[in-house]
Amino acid sequence: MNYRVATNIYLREGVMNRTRALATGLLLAGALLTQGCGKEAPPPPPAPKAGIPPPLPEIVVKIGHAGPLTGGIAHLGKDNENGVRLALDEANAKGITIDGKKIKFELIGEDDEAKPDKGPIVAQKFVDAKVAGVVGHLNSGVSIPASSVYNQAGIPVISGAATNPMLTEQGFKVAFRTVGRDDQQGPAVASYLAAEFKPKTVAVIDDATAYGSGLANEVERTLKAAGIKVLPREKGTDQTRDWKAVLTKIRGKKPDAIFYGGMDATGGPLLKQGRELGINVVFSFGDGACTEEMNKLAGDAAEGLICSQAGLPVQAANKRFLDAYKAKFNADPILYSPFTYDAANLLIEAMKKANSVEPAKYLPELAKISYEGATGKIEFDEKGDRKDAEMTIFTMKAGKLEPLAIIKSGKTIKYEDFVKGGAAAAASPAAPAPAAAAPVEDKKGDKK
Ligand code: ABU
Repeated sequence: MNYRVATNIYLREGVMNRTRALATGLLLAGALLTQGCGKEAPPPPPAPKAGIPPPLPEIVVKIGHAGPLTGGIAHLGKDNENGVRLALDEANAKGITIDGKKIKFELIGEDDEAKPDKGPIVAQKFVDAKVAGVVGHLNSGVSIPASSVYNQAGIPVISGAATNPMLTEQGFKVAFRTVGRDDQQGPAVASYLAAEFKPKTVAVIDDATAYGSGLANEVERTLKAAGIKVLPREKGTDQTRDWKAVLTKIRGKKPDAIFYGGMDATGGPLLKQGRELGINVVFSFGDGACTEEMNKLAGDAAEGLICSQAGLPVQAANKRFLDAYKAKFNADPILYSPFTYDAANLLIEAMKKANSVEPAKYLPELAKISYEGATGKIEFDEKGDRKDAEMTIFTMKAGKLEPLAIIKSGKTIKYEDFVKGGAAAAASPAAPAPAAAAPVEDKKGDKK
Protein backbone atom coordinates (compact mmCIF):
# COMPACT_ATOMS: atom_id res chain seq x y z
CA MET A 1 0.00 0.00 0.00
CA ASN A 2 1.58 3.28 -1.01
CA TYR A 3 1.37 6.36 1.12
CA ARG A 4 -1.32 8.10 -0.93
CA VAL A 5 -3.66 5.07 -0.83
CA ALA A 6 -3.00 4.60 2.89
CA THR A 7 -3.67 8.30 3.55
CA ASN A 8 -6.93 8.15 1.59
CA ILE A 9 -8.11 5.12 3.56
CA TYR A 10 -7.11 6.83 6.81
CA LEU A 11 -8.87 10.04 5.86
CA ARG A 12 -12.02 8.21 4.62
CA GLU A 13 -12.23 6.10 7.81
CA GLY A 14 -11.61 9.19 9.87
CA VAL A 15 -14.50 11.01 8.15
CA MET A 16 -16.75 7.93 8.54
CA ASN A 17 -15.85 7.59 12.22
CA ARG A 18 -16.60 11.26 12.84
CA THR A 19 -19.89 10.93 10.95
CA ARG A 20 -20.80 7.85 13.00
CA ALA A 21 -19.84 9.62 16.22
CA LEU A 22 -21.96 12.63 15.23
CA ALA A 23 -24.96 10.45 14.36
CA THR A 24 -24.63 8.49 17.60
CA GLY A 25 -24.45 11.75 19.55
CA LEU A 26 -27.55 13.11 17.84
CA LEU A 27 -29.47 9.91 18.54
CA LEU A 28 -28.40 9.98 22.20
CA ALA A 29 -29.39 13.64 22.51
CA GLY A 30 -32.73 12.89 20.86
CA ALA A 31 -33.35 10.00 23.20
CA LEU A 32 -32.47 12.13 26.23
CA LEU A 33 -34.69 14.95 25.01
CA THR A 34 -37.56 12.54 24.47
CA GLN A 35 -37.08 11.06 27.93
CA GLY A 36 -36.94 14.55 29.35
CA CYS A 37 -40.47 15.17 27.93
CA GLY A 38 -41.71 12.05 29.73
CA LYS A 39 -42.59 10.24 26.53
CA GLU A 40 -41.16 7.21 24.92
CA ALA A 41 -41.15 6.71 21.23
CA PRO A 42 -43.90 4.17 20.46
CA PRO A 43 -42.61 0.77 19.43
CA PRO A 44 -42.93 0.15 15.72
CA PRO A 45 -46.00 -1.91 14.79
CA PRO A 46 -45.17 -5.61 14.51
CA ALA A 47 -44.57 -6.60 10.95
CA PRO A 48 -47.41 -8.85 9.71
CA LYS A 49 -46.26 -12.46 9.73
CA ALA A 50 -46.61 -14.31 6.53
CA GLY A 51 -50.01 -16.06 6.26
CA ILE A 52 -51.55 -14.27 9.27
CA PRO A 53 -53.97 -11.48 8.30
CA PRO A 54 -53.52 -8.18 10.15
CA PRO A 55 -56.08 -7.55 12.94
CA LEU A 56 -59.35 -5.90 11.88
CA PRO A 57 -59.74 -2.25 12.67
CA GLU A 58 -62.03 -1.76 15.70
CA ILE A 59 -64.69 0.89 15.92
CA VAL A 60 -66.79 1.92 18.90
CA VAL A 61 -70.54 2.07 18.32
CA LYS A 62 -72.48 3.92 20.99
CA ILE A 63 -75.95 2.76 22.02
CA GLY A 64 -78.00 4.98 24.32
CA HIS A 65 -80.32 3.78 27.03
CA ALA A 66 -82.58 6.18 28.89
CA GLY A 67 -84.96 5.61 31.76
CA PRO A 68 -85.45 6.70 35.36
CA LEU A 69 -82.31 5.77 37.33
CA THR A 70 -83.29 7.87 40.33
CA GLY A 71 -86.63 8.38 42.06
CA GLY A 72 -89.50 6.06 42.95
CA ILE A 73 -89.29 3.85 39.84
CA ALA A 74 -85.49 3.70 39.56
CA HIS A 75 -85.69 -0.07 40.13
CA LEU A 76 -87.54 -0.37 36.81
CA GLY A 77 -85.14 1.95 34.97
CA LYS A 78 -82.15 -0.04 36.22
CA ASP A 79 -83.81 -3.32 35.26
CA ASN A 80 -84.32 -1.96 31.75
CA GLU A 81 -80.73 -0.72 31.54
CA ASN A 82 -79.49 -4.12 32.70
CA GLY A 83 -81.27 -5.72 29.74
CA VAL A 84 -79.40 -3.46 27.33
CA ARG A 85 -76.07 -3.91 29.10
CA LEU A 86 -76.41 -7.70 28.92
CA ALA A 87 -77.15 -7.61 25.18
CA LEU A 88 -74.19 -5.32 24.40
CA ASP A 89 -71.75 -7.25 26.61
CA GLU A 90 -72.80 -10.50 24.95
CA ALA A 91 -72.31 -8.98 21.49
CA ASN A 92 -68.87 -7.67 22.47
CA ALA A 93 -67.87 -11.05 23.88
CA LYS A 94 -69.02 -12.75 20.69
CA GLY A 95 -67.09 -10.32 18.51
CA ILE A 96 -69.29 -8.73 15.85
CA THR A 97 -67.85 -7.70 12.50
CA ILE A 98 -69.70 -5.17 10.37
CA ASP A 99 -68.37 -3.82 7.08
CA GLY A 100 -64.96 -5.36 7.74
CA LYS A 101 -64.57 -3.73 11.13
CA LYS A 102 -64.66 -5.24 14.58
CA ILE A 103 -67.45 -3.55 16.51
CA LYS A 104 -67.24 -2.65 20.16
CA PHE A 105 -70.62 -1.57 21.49
CA GLU A 106 -70.57 1.01 24.22
CA LEU A 107 -73.57 1.72 26.44
CA ILE A 108 -74.31 5.36 27.17
CA GLY A 109 -76.81 5.34 30.04
CA GLU A 110 -78.82 8.43 30.91
CA ASP A 111 -81.23 9.15 33.75
CA ASP A 112 -84.36 10.86 32.42
CA GLU A 113 -85.87 10.85 35.94
CA ALA A 114 -89.24 9.82 34.42
CA LYS A 115 -89.78 13.52 33.70
CA PRO A 116 -91.39 14.45 30.37
CA ASP A 117 -89.32 17.65 30.04
CA LYS A 118 -86.09 15.68 30.44
CA GLY A 119 -86.95 13.42 27.49
CA PRO A 120 -85.91 15.85 24.72
CA ILE A 121 -82.84 16.97 26.73
CA VAL A 122 -81.56 13.42 27.09
CA ALA A 123 -82.42 12.69 23.46
CA GLN A 124 -80.39 15.70 22.30
CA LYS A 125 -77.49 14.52 24.48
CA PHE A 126 -77.59 11.19 22.66
CA VAL A 127 -77.72 12.94 19.28
CA ASP A 128 -74.69 15.08 20.23
CA ALA A 129 -72.84 11.96 21.41
CA LYS A 130 -73.53 10.43 17.97
CA VAL A 131 -75.18 7.29 19.26
CA ALA A 132 -76.13 4.81 16.55
CA GLY A 133 -79.41 3.85 18.24
CA VAL A 134 -81.35 4.21 21.48
CA VAL A 135 -83.27 1.83 23.73
CA GLY A 136 -85.83 3.73 25.80
CA HIS A 137 -87.38 5.58 27.29
CA LEU A 138 -89.30 3.69 29.96
CA ASN A 139 -92.17 6.14 30.48
CA SER A 140 -94.60 6.94 27.69
CA GLY A 141 -94.79 10.54 28.92
CA VAL A 142 -91.02 10.84 28.38
CA SER A 143 -90.76 8.70 25.26
CA ILE A 144 -93.32 10.71 23.32
CA PRO A 145 -91.62 14.16 23.55
CA ALA A 146 -88.16 12.57 23.14
CA SER A 147 -89.20 10.75 19.98
CA SER A 148 -89.41 13.92 17.87
CA VAL A 149 -85.73 14.66 18.64
CA TYR A 150 -84.72 11.17 17.51
CA ASN A 151 -86.93 11.53 14.48
CA GLN A 152 -85.28 14.78 13.42
CA ALA A 153 -81.84 13.23 13.86
CA GLY A 154 -82.88 10.00 12.10
CA ILE A 155 -81.80 7.84 15.05
CA PRO A 156 -83.74 4.59 15.61
CA VAL A 157 -85.28 4.32 19.09
CA ILE A 158 -86.95 1.23 20.55
CA SER A 159 -88.82 1.35 23.83
CA GLY A 160 -89.11 -1.85 25.80
CA ALA A 161 -91.71 -0.43 28.17
CA ALA A 162 -93.66 2.58 26.87
CA THR A 163 -97.19 1.49 26.04
CA ASN A 164 -99.12 4.68 25.23
CA PRO A 165 -100.35 4.39 21.61
CA MET A 166 -99.28 7.96 20.79
CA LEU A 167 -95.60 6.94 20.68
CA THR A 168 -96.09 5.13 17.39
CA GLU A 169 -99.06 7.14 16.13
CA GLN A 170 -96.97 10.21 15.25
CA GLY A 171 -95.76 8.81 11.95
CA PHE A 172 -92.09 8.71 13.05
CA LYS A 173 -90.27 6.07 11.05
CA VAL A 174 -87.55 5.79 13.73
CA ALA A 175 -89.83 4.84 16.66
CA PHE A 176 -90.51 1.22 17.65
CA ARG A 177 -91.51 -0.74 20.75
CA THR A 178 -91.09 -4.36 21.78
CA VAL A 179 -94.11 -4.33 24.12
CA GLY A 180 -97.80 -4.00 23.28
CA ARG A 181 -99.95 -0.89 23.53
CA ASP A 182 -102.42 0.37 26.09
CA ASP A 183 -105.28 0.06 23.64
CA GLN A 184 -104.56 -3.69 23.83
CA GLN A 185 -103.63 -3.82 27.51
CA GLY A 186 -106.58 -1.72 28.78
CA PRO A 187 -109.21 -3.91 27.10
CA ALA A 188 -107.37 -7.06 28.24
CA VAL A 189 -107.30 -6.21 31.96
CA ALA A 190 -110.77 -4.63 31.96
CA SER A 191 -112.24 -7.64 30.16
CA TYR A 192 -110.65 -9.98 32.66
CA LEU A 193 -111.99 -7.94 35.53
CA ALA A 194 -115.47 -7.89 33.99
CA ALA A 195 -115.51 -11.61 33.22
CA GLU A 196 -114.01 -12.87 36.48
CA PHE A 197 -115.32 -10.45 39.12
CA LYS A 198 -118.55 -9.28 37.45
CA PRO A 199 -118.50 -5.82 39.07
CA LYS A 200 -121.54 -3.53 38.70
CA THR A 201 -119.60 -0.36 39.55
CA VAL A 202 -115.87 0.32 39.15
CA ALA A 203 -113.81 3.26 40.43
CA VAL A 204 -111.01 4.31 38.08
CA ILE A 205 -108.07 6.37 39.36
CA ASP A 206 -104.99 7.58 37.46
CA ASP A 207 -101.72 9.39 38.08
CA ALA A 208 -102.27 12.06 35.39
CA THR A 209 -99.34 10.85 33.27
CA ALA A 210 -99.63 9.99 29.58
CA TYR A 211 -99.40 6.33 30.53
CA GLY A 212 -101.64 6.30 33.61
CA SER A 213 -104.46 8.42 32.26
CA GLY A 214 -104.30 6.84 28.79
CA LEU A 215 -104.55 3.32 30.21
CA ALA A 216 -107.33 4.34 32.60
CA ASN A 217 -109.26 5.73 29.61
CA GLU A 218 -108.94 2.41 27.80
CA VAL A 219 -110.11 0.49 30.87
CA GLU A 220 -113.05 2.84 31.37
CA ARG A 221 -114.07 2.55 27.71
CA THR A 222 -113.99 -1.25 27.85
CA LEU A 223 -115.92 -1.47 31.13
CA LYS A 224 -118.60 0.88 29.87
CA ALA A 225 -118.87 -1.13 26.65
CA ALA A 226 -119.52 -4.18 28.83
CA GLY A 227 -122.37 -2.35 30.57
CA ILE A 228 -120.47 -1.64 33.80
CA LYS A 229 -120.92 1.68 35.61
CA VAL A 230 -117.70 3.69 36.01
CA LEU A 231 -117.51 6.34 38.74
CA PRO A 232 -116.23 9.84 37.87
CA ARG A 233 -112.44 9.68 37.45
CA GLU A 234 -110.21 10.40 40.45
CA LYS A 235 -106.66 11.59 39.92
CA GLY A 236 -103.34 11.90 41.71
CA THR A 237 -99.88 12.43 40.26
CA ASP A 238 -96.83 10.23 39.75
CA GLN A 239 -95.57 11.59 43.10
CA THR A 240 -98.73 10.97 45.15
CA ARG A 241 -98.12 8.77 48.17
CA ASP A 242 -101.08 9.83 50.27
CA TRP A 243 -104.29 8.61 48.67
CA LYS A 244 -106.53 8.75 51.73
CA ALA A 245 -108.71 11.66 50.57
CA VAL A 246 -109.30 10.05 47.16
CA LEU A 247 -109.96 6.64 48.68
CA THR A 248 -112.30 7.97 51.35
CA LYS A 249 -114.36 9.65 48.62
CA ILE A 250 -114.43 6.42 46.60
CA ARG A 251 -115.32 4.29 49.65
CA GLY A 252 -118.49 6.33 50.06
CA LYS A 253 -119.61 5.31 46.58
CA LYS A 254 -119.21 1.59 47.27
CA PRO A 255 -117.60 0.37 44.03
CA ASP A 256 -117.19 -3.38 43.45
CA ALA A 257 -113.69 -2.99 41.99
CA ILE A 258 -110.96 -0.37 41.63
CA PHE A 259 -108.56 0.16 38.72
CA TYR A 260 -105.47 2.35 39.03
CA GLY A 261 -103.50 3.61 36.05
CA GLY A 262 -100.01 4.38 37.37
CA MET A 263 -96.73 2.89 38.51
CA ASP A 264 -95.90 0.64 41.48
CA ALA A 265 -94.31 3.46 43.50
CA THR A 266 -97.71 5.15 43.79
CA GLY A 267 -99.92 2.08 43.31
CA GLY A 268 -98.42 0.29 46.35
CA PRO A 269 -99.37 3.04 48.83
CA LEU A 270 -102.78 3.35 47.16
CA LEU A 271 -103.50 -0.32 47.71
CA LYS A 272 -102.18 -0.33 51.28
CA GLN A 273 -104.22 2.72 52.26
CA GLY A 274 -107.30 1.34 50.51
CA ARG A 275 -107.18 -1.79 52.66
CA GLU A 276 -106.48 0.28 55.78
CA LEU A 277 -109.64 2.26 55.00
CA GLY A 278 -111.58 -0.97 54.83
CA ILE A 279 -112.05 -1.11 51.06
CA ASN A 280 -112.15 -4.84 50.53
CA VAL A 281 -112.92 -5.03 46.83
CA VAL A 282 -110.52 -6.19 44.12
CA PHE A 283 -107.81 -3.68 43.18
CA SER A 284 -106.49 -3.91 39.63
CA PHE A 285 -103.54 -2.30 37.86
CA GLY A 286 -101.70 -2.07 34.57
CA ASP A 287 -98.11 -3.06 33.81
CA GLY A 288 -96.48 -0.14 35.64
CA ALA A 289 -97.76 -1.52 38.92
CA CYS A 290 -97.49 -5.18 37.96
CA THR A 291 -94.33 -5.90 39.93
CA GLU A 292 -93.42 -7.59 43.19
CA GLU A 293 -92.47 -4.14 44.46
CA MET A 294 -96.23 -3.92 45.18
CA ASN A 295 -95.72 -6.57 47.79
CA LYS A 296 -92.90 -4.59 49.40
CA LEU A 297 -94.95 -1.38 49.40
CA ALA A 298 -98.37 -2.75 50.32
CA GLY A 299 -97.43 -5.87 52.29
CA ASP A 300 -100.31 -8.30 52.82
CA ALA A 301 -102.67 -5.87 51.11
CA ALA A 302 -101.08 -6.86 47.79
CA GLU A 303 -102.45 -10.38 48.09
CA GLY A 304 -105.07 -11.05 45.41
CA LEU A 305 -104.47 -7.94 43.32
CA ILE A 306 -105.02 -8.24 39.58
CA CYS A 307 -102.64 -6.66 37.08
CA SER A 308 -101.70 -6.82 33.45
CA GLN A 309 -98.50 -6.69 31.44
CA ALA A 310 -98.22 -5.66 27.81
CA GLY A 311 -96.17 -8.72 26.91
CA LEU A 312 -95.31 -12.20 28.09
CA PRO A 313 -94.42 -12.61 31.77
CA VAL A 314 -90.75 -12.40 32.70
CA GLN A 315 -90.71 -16.11 33.60
CA ALA A 316 -91.78 -16.96 30.04
CA ALA A 317 -88.67 -15.27 28.61
CA ASN A 318 -86.16 -17.75 27.22
CA LYS A 319 -84.01 -19.64 29.71
CA ARG A 320 -80.75 -18.48 28.17
CA PHE A 321 -81.70 -14.86 28.88
CA LEU A 322 -82.99 -15.61 32.40
CA ASP A 323 -79.82 -17.52 33.32
CA ALA A 324 -77.49 -14.90 31.81
CA TYR A 325 -79.33 -12.06 33.59
CA LYS A 326 -79.14 -13.85 36.93
CA ALA A 327 -75.46 -14.69 36.46
CA LYS A 328 -74.54 -11.11 35.54
CA PHE A 329 -76.66 -9.11 37.97
CA ASN A 330 -77.21 -11.65 40.77
CA ALA A 331 -80.93 -10.88 40.62
CA ASP A 332 -83.95 -11.89 38.58
CA PRO A 333 -85.33 -9.53 35.94
CA ILE A 334 -88.18 -7.41 37.29
CA LEU A 335 -90.52 -6.46 34.46
CA TYR A 336 -89.34 -5.20 31.10
CA SER A 337 -85.61 -6.07 30.93
CA PRO A 338 -86.30 -9.02 28.55
CA PHE A 339 -87.92 -6.47 26.23
CA THR A 340 -85.03 -3.97 26.43
CA TYR A 341 -82.60 -6.87 25.95
CA ASP A 342 -84.48 -7.76 22.79
CA ALA A 343 -84.58 -4.10 21.74
CA ALA A 344 -80.78 -3.80 21.94
CA ASN A 345 -80.35 -7.06 20.05
CA LEU A 346 -82.75 -5.84 17.37
CA LEU A 347 -80.56 -2.78 16.77
CA ILE A 348 -77.48 -5.01 16.47
CA GLU A 349 -79.27 -7.49 14.22
CA ALA A 350 -80.45 -4.73 11.88
CA MET A 351 -76.90 -3.35 11.70
CA LYS A 352 -75.60 -6.80 10.80
CA LYS A 353 -78.23 -7.21 8.10
CA ALA A 354 -77.46 -3.78 6.65
CA ASN A 355 -73.70 -4.35 7.08
CA SER A 356 -73.64 -0.83 8.44
CA VAL A 357 -73.86 0.93 11.78
CA GLU A 358 -75.16 4.08 10.12
CA PRO A 359 -78.74 4.78 11.26
CA ALA A 360 -79.96 5.73 7.78
CA LYS A 361 -78.62 2.45 6.36
CA TYR A 362 -79.80 0.03 9.04
CA LEU A 363 -83.18 1.63 9.79
CA PRO A 364 -84.91 -0.04 6.78
CA GLU A 365 -83.61 -3.44 7.99
CA LEU A 366 -84.99 -2.77 11.47
CA ALA A 367 -88.42 -1.89 10.09
CA LYS A 368 -88.70 -5.22 8.24
CA ILE A 369 -86.88 -7.44 10.72
CA SER A 370 -88.10 -10.84 11.85
CA TYR A 371 -86.21 -11.82 14.96
CA GLU A 372 -86.52 -14.60 17.52
CA GLY A 373 -85.75 -12.86 20.81
CA ALA A 374 -85.91 -13.65 24.51
CA THR A 375 -89.58 -12.61 24.43
CA GLY A 376 -90.50 -14.59 21.31
CA LYS A 377 -90.74 -13.66 17.68
CA ILE A 378 -90.54 -9.93 17.01
CA GLU A 379 -91.75 -8.20 13.88
CA PHE A 380 -92.97 -4.62 13.59
CA ASP A 381 -96.03 -3.29 11.81
CA GLU A 382 -95.91 -0.18 9.65
CA LYS A 383 -96.23 2.05 12.74
CA GLY A 384 -93.35 0.42 14.62
CA ASP A 385 -95.58 -1.53 17.01
CA ARG A 386 -94.86 -5.16 17.81
CA LYS A 387 -97.05 -7.40 15.70
CA ASP A 388 -99.51 -9.55 17.60
CA ALA A 389 -98.15 -8.69 21.06
CA GLU A 390 -99.28 -10.84 23.97
CA MET A 391 -100.96 -9.45 27.09
CA THR A 392 -100.68 -11.25 30.43
CA ILE A 393 -103.02 -11.09 33.43
CA PHE A 394 -101.50 -11.78 36.86
CA THR A 395 -102.54 -12.07 40.45
CA MET A 396 -100.39 -11.75 43.57
CA LYS A 397 -100.22 -14.97 45.53
CA ALA A 398 -98.07 -15.41 48.63
CA GLY A 399 -96.05 -12.36 47.67
CA LYS A 400 -95.32 -13.57 44.14
CA LEU A 401 -96.88 -12.49 40.88
CA GLU A 402 -98.56 -15.45 39.29
CA PRO A 403 -99.63 -15.34 35.63
CA LEU A 404 -103.28 -16.31 35.18
CA ALA A 405 -103.92 -15.88 31.49
CA ILE A 406 -102.34 -14.83 28.21
CA ILE A 407 -104.32 -12.86 25.66
CA LYS A 408 -103.06 -13.24 22.12
CA SER A 409 -104.61 -12.96 18.72
CA GLY A 410 -108.00 -12.28 20.27
CA LYS A 411 -107.90 -15.42 22.42
CA THR A 412 -107.55 -15.67 26.18
CA ILE A 413 -105.58 -18.76 27.19
CA LYS A 414 -105.14 -19.96 30.76
CA TYR A 415 -101.47 -19.58 31.64
CA GLU A 416 -101.11 -23.24 32.59
CA ASP A 417 -102.39 -24.19 29.12
CA PHE A 418 -100.15 -21.63 27.49
CA VAL A 419 -97.16 -23.19 29.26
CA LYS A 420 -98.16 -26.74 28.34
CA GLY A 421 -98.86 -26.28 24.69
CA GLY A 422 -98.33 -22.62 24.85
CA ALA A 423 -95.61 -21.99 22.38
CA ALA A 424 -97.83 -23.45 19.68
CA ALA A 425 -100.83 -21.44 20.87
CA ALA A 426 -98.77 -18.27 20.97
CA ALA A 427 -97.45 -18.85 17.49
CA SER A 428 -100.89 -19.35 15.97
CA PRO A 429 -101.82 -16.99 13.13
CA ALA A 430 -103.34 -13.67 14.08
CA ALA A 431 -107.07 -13.46 14.61
CA PRO A 432 -109.03 -10.19 14.89
CA ALA A 433 -108.18 -8.28 18.09
CA PRO A 434 -110.80 -8.35 20.85
CA ALA A 435 -113.02 -5.27 21.02
CA ALA A 436 -113.98 -5.88 24.62
CA ALA A 437 -114.28 -8.78 27.02
CA ALA A 438 -112.41 -11.93 26.01
CA PRO A 439 -113.64 -14.74 28.27
CA VAL A 440 -111.14 -17.26 29.51
CA GLU A 441 -111.11 -20.50 27.53
CA ASP A 442 -110.40 -23.66 29.42
CA LYS A 443 -108.62 -26.70 28.01
CA LYS A 444 -111.80 -28.01 26.36
CA GLY A 445 -112.52 -24.66 24.81
CA ASP A 446 -115.49 -24.04 27.15
CA LYS A 447 -116.05 -20.41 28.09
CA LYS A 448 -115.88 -19.51 31.76
N1 ABU B 1 -96.05 0.85 30.32
C1 ABU B 1 -95.81 1.02 31.70
C2 ABU B 1 -94.89 2.06 32.11
C3 ABU B 1 -94.26 2.82 31.11
C4 ABU B 1 -95.15 3.79 30.42
O1 ABU B 1 -95.74 3.42 29.42
O2 ABU B 1 -95.21 4.93 30.84
